[in-house]
Amino acid sequence: MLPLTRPADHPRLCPHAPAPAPRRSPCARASLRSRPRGLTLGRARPPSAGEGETETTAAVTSATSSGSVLSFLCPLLKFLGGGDPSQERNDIVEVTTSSLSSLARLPWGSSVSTSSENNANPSTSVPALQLYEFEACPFCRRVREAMTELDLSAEVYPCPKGSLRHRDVVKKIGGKEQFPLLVDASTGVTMYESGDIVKYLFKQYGQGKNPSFGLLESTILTGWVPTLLRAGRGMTLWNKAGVVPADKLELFSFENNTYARIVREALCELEVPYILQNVGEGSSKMDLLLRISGSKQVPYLIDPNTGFQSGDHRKIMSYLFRQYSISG
Ligand SMILES: N[C@@H](CCC(=O)N[C@@H](CS)C(=O)NCC(=O)O)C(=O)O
Repeated sequence: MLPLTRPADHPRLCPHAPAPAPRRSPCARASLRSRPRGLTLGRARPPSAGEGETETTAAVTSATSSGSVLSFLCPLLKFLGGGDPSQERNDIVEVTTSSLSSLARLPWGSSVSTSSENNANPSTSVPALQLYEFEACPFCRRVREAMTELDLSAEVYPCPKGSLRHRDVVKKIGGKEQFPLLVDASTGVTMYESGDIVKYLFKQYGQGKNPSFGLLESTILTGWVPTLLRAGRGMTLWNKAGVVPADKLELFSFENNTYARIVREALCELEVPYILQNVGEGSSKMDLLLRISGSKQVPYLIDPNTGFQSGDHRKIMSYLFRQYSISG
């Protein structure tokens, strides 16, 4: 049974209320509001941590011992790995380490096991699911894998270490900084704990299916491999991040795709929120992707703020770090 409670005494839990004004970092955060608009497939909506009352559930349980291992690994990776993510990278190393990461998670997060009506019209609807996560977190990976398998789209609010805006929202919603955190605006459910989230998603959107074989258990075995192989990419806020897009970017991706992973890492390090359109093999959104991009390849990134669209991970990376850097 899911550890769901109804926190009637928790007035700040409100998936539909507007977000609090973002706290300013010491570096003033620029806004893109005056930039030209491009193609918009999904409308941006503020995070759900405002004042108000709603039917909401919360699972606030402590992290497991594997979480403790991660809390040891994360500072270590922060210290050893990463480097300036905006610098020109060796693409062979990037693609090799990301491919090996995909190999480590081979059976999970690549194809759709059951499609959900939740995504019947992804080009016009804003996803009801909001995921607060960071790319390097194995527990968040488990949830993103489940979302690919369920063909679910979500608003992703990256919460890298050092993040100000989105981590504040998470604390307001659930009372602590623990990731992943899921908000399902269509049911009012808010929950921590990746295993519970995966079970909830399958129960709610899986049309009777159970999580795919080994999905839950495998996180402890190989879920951390991409985190290590990618040397902590997608874990820490880049020190020149800070430009807040007026409208959410839109990324066509599936969890275990080699190139999409590299793009998601960048979005995370820049703390740029985006609409994640999962298009695993068999996805109901494949035709939409084909119409928009002329191909079924992911990643495909659309920035409605500037009109930028590309399916080339290197072009996307250089665009993101140029566009969303406070140094311009
Ligand atoms: N049992 C939890 C563990 C979650 C967990 O330990 N997450 C880590 C990141 S991998 C976390 O929230 N760390 C705190 C932080 O990053 O500030 C789950 O399965 O969701």
